[in-house]
Amino acid sequence: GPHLRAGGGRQGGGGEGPSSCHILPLSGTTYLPYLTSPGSNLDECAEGNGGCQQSCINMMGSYECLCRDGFFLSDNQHTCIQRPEEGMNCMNKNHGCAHICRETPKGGIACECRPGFELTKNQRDCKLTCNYGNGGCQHTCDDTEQGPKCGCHVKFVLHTDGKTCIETCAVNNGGCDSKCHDAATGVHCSCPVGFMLQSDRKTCKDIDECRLNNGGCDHICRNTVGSFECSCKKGYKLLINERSCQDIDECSFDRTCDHICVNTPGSFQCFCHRGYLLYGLTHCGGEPETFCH
Ligand SMILES: [Ca+2]
Ligand SMILES: [Ca+2]
Repeated sequence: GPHLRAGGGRQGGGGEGPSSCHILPLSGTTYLPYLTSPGSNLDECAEGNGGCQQSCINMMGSYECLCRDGFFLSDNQHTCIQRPEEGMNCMNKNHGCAHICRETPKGGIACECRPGFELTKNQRDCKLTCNYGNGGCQHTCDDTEQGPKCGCHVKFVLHTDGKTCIETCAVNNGGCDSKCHDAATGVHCSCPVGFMLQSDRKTCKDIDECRLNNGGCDHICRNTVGSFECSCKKGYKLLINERSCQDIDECSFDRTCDHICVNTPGSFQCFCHRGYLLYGLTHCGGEPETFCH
């Protein structure tokens, strides 16, 4: 038949009472109690397949583990070992080793992996471990059943690629001069109005508004940190829009000139009535003869 029979159960022999209990070592670290009770027919296979790796056959007072074709039962009577294939050697392209194939002294082959890799359960494939290139992790690496698991130092977060660690705003404001937002790709810095984010994507620099179109100022533009100011030349006033300059009508003020006032763009001029002379810019006095008594 297709099954290889091998001994199992019945260790300890007869003669013990029906209540005596034995512990049978099974594969790995699993131990299951079973009763040697010649009269009873406890189905040992019902629980955990009797600890058999492949097939379990229940028998009166005992049970047997069986292995499929191409396997034989190991000394522990529960696990199955693959038979070395006849004539299999590493020259045969079907050896299936992912990394390195070695021929064993008994005939047959054994797969090995390059440093930093581990043989998987199928004994052919190799899986990456943290010992190779830190498992591809930028910060920390832990070996797990599924392969290397990356982690990050405190206050960094793992990128969605599962390998690199990205800054968060929680550390040093993410390196941002001003505002910091956590984004999927790391931190995203931004600047307040009047400042521009520099090519380093972190630093904010004042915008010199005056460089473009004189900041929209009619006359004088003065750059300030975070803003700018318009001002006007002497004789002009800044309008409420803080950009435009308008001539001051000095003649609209009381007593700008003693006699006659003429407004000019950016200034004004005083004149005196006939028979008077202008003193300074604004005063009118009597004719010089009048004073020269
Ligand atoms: Ca500015
Ligand atoms: Ca004026």
